[in-house]
Amino acid sequence: MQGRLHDPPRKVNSVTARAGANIALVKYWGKRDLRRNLPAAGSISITLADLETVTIVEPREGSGGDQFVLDGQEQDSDPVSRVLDLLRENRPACRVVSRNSFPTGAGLASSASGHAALVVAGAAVFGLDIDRVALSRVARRGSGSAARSLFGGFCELHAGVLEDGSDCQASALHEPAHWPLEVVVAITDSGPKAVSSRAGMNQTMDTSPYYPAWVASVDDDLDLARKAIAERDFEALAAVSEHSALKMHASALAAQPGLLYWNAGTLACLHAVRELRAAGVGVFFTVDAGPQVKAICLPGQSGRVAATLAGLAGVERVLQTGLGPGAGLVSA
Ligand code: 2P0
Repeated sequence: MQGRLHDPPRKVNSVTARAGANIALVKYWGKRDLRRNLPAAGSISITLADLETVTIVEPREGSGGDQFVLDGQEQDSDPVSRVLDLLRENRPACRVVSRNSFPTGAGLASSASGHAALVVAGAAVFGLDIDRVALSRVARRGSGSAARSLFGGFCELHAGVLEDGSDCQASALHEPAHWPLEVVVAITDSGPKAVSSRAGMNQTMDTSPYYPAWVASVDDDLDLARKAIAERDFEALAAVSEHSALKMHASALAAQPGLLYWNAGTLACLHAVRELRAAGVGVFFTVDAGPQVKAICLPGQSGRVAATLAGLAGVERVLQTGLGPGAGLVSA
């Protein structure tokens, strides 16, 4: 598989790829190897239909290095260059133009959809025939959660045990049609977050007394979530997902200094979701490294959830979406 990453290229001018953001139900928080970006434990996620990154990669004529433009703004191209270098050693400089359909850097997994779209477009522009699992290993080097956006529906990222990370990759659990859950994202602050996921998880690993307990608990959660999804057992999935999210935040809150990603609007949403569920609505919450709340709903229930969350003090707006496909080419 590794050799195929270096196949001779055929010439391609410009490639467009898209990838949906994903939301972890069993969270990734902490690494077993910082240099290779290997997670300490596995994670399980859903890939979203409408929160997406669209990325164009084209070789640059003449001299000059890579360029990266995100949402119309020129950015430091080094992170993009490092991922493209993993795809092919001797490659042309590239211009990468990327656009997110949702706020960047606010706990809505833009680095996941961004890196997933980048590896799909990059592999095509370099003429490489690489399967999704291998692409997930490359995307993971850019951003751990990005490996999961290679697959649609329900996806698992395996931590692996090998030192070189060659078994740390994503795989499909189920297509969206298996259980077309709906998602409401309550945006409580659309500005960029103060502490990135990467910095936050490193700080938690280094200083939180709860971090070892968090890591030790993840495998049981993965088993529970896999079973709940396979059996479409919403109560069981709600229980394990909320537990995983709250444990992740508990470990982060116990770091020094403590990481407090939530605001008043976040907390209002968590209580509202619990009240809706107590009233018989099929909904549970999860929260990532930011103040937005993601409400996961049974099919047909997201309208009522969206209306409730949109009316809360501290909620700027809500987004509604369903489960979507894995990353793929838009045109070649
Ligand atoms: C997740 N998050 O499982 C968790 C929950 C945020 C909170 O994966 O350091 O940006 O680039 O591998 O992928 C966000 O972490 O971190 C993340 P790096 P990444 O979705």
